[in-house]
Amino acid sequence: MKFHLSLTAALLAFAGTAIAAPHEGSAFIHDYDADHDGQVSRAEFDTGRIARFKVTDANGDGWVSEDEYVQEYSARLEQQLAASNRDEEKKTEERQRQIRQTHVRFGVLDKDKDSKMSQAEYDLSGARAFAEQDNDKDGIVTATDAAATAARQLAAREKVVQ
Ligand SMILES: [Ca+2]
Ligand SMILES: [Ca+2]
Ligand SMILES: [Ca+2]
Repeated sequence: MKFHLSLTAALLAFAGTAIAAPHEGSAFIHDYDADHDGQVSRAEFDTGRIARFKVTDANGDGWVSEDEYVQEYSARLEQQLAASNRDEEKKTEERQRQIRQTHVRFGVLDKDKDSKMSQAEYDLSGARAFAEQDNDKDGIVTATDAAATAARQLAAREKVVQ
């Protein structure tokens, strides 16, 4: 099974939501729900993003390189894959696909094409990811929002494949 994702679909799959299996719930909520009430407020998200930018900027020089970006994503991906009950072949496919998308995403998010992701560029992508997840646009991402978004992304992906 191979997916050929368009750039749009790659962006829709942003924020680690793409490989959340139904029984694992929303990866987005899992990642950002700091107070564990099952939903993500904008404040929780912003705090989480600031922390993640710091972690992603592994060498602490204030911007994220493509390597740093892929490294950070890859570490989270491996955790998700380890928790998944798919067979190894499927995991390898998923890994390759996700890493490829991550490189593409870096290029898209690096708006001024200086090969550096600044905090501003990172924040912009975060704002878009939150808006994408917040299906009913009330400023809080609930499990219902996440499920609706996941269904939408799946539909978009299937459209690309056809
Ligand atoms: Ca919360
Ligand atoms: Ca850096
Ligand atoms: Ca840049």
